[in-house]
Amino acid sequence: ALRTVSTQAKPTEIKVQDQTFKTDDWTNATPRILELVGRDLHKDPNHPIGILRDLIETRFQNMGYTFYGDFKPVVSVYENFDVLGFPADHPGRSKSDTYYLNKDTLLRTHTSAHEHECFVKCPTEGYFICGDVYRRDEIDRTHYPAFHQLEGARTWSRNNFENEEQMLTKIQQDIDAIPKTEIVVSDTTPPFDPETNPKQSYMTDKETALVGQHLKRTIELLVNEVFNEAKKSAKLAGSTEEYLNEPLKVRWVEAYFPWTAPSWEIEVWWKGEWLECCGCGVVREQVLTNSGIKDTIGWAFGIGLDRIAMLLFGIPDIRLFWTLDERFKSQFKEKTISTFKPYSKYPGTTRDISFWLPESKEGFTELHENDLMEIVRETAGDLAESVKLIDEFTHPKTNKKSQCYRVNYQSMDRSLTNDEVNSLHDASRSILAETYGVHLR
Ligand code: FA5
Ligand code: MG
Repeated sequence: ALRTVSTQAKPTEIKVQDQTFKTDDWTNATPRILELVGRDLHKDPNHPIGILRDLIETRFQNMGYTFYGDFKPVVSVYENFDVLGFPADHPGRSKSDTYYLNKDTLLRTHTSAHEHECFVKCPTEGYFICGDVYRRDEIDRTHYPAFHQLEGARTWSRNNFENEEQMLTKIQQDIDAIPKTEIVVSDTTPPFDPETNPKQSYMTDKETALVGQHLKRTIELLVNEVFNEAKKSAKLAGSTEEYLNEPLKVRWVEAYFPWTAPSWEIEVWWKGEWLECCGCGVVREQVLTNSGIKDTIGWAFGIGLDRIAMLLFGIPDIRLFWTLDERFKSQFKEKTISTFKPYSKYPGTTRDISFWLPESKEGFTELHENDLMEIVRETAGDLAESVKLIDEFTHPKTNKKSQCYRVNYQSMDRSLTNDEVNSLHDASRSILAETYGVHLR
């Protein structure tokens, strides 16, 4: 049976993990997305995501961190955005980017949604949080509406020290205690930059510099551990590329997050390109004071696990993480990095959707790309391998705008028939026309 998206009357309530939520104008979480909630791939020790999480957490055992992995992905708008200082008009809050259950409740878009709770209750000075996160996004081999993040944070309370000097000495000792790596770091970013990456006024220059150093050394230790494993795995799989024998190369670039200042991202040199893998920064005072913590300074980071797991395990398509096919799951064993052996390759088949955007009094209505993605995803599910905008033009006389999207249908587990693909594609086309009033071509 085919599913439809917004043409069906919205239920008045939806149930997620034994909790019931009243729906409203904001509700846009689809049944297919809600089916993923509770799969808990990060808690499966024999799944690539769980193996990667375990690899990282094992590296940080006995270093003063508490490890959390049980927070539920349904959180409040307050936890995901407000407490972190996201401005009211931040694009991340929009319905086109985020899955809402209703106006107050959503599927977390990042594990930072639990920083607040952890700062309140964590018994140690540092913590890690692992969880599934959800974002409305494009469809291709490296994007999926659900993925996984690992969050880390660490604090120092001024109240534990007699004076500033003593605290700075302790942070320096904590930096020196982080195991050294062979990683090559090209770091051209200053500890902070008043113009582009300012520090907070409640912290001194030295505090900011030391907390930033502790943060960077910690993340370097993490990525060194993970990417050295990826290199071993690539060599075992027969790759002889030169970079596999060289020390890992990383660089730090300035970034912006509403709840950290200064902020950075680390990029790892991998197969000839810089790979963005982790955002981080010095936690803003308001996040700590909102959690009832005063006179405390610290850092936080958030790393995406799925793309790294794809490299580590040689997994060509992000959808595979979610397959229930035993031919996938049986290949992986706890605490072991192994290279995925494709069990078969089924051909893909493409179909195009072309249409004129609808006209209104104000001009031409825009269709958000993610809305089209969602229709295809809800109709075809994981049979949609990718969706790409391949053509766009404005008619010179009428000013009408036309778009063409190409959908590649491909199953990971079986061959698709033409009839099956046609009926999926026709269903997406009709829903698009009915829901957004576009004129199919
Ligand atoms: C965040 O989500 C912040 N919460 C990170 C953070 C935490 C900053 C604490 C400061 C302090 P960002 O949206 O850049 O940031 O995502 C973090 C990482 O998640 C990215 O570097 C990337 O590795 C991964 N990621 C982001 N979007 C996707 C996606 N659609 N699919 C797979 N991985 C993704
Ligand atoms: Mg980013």
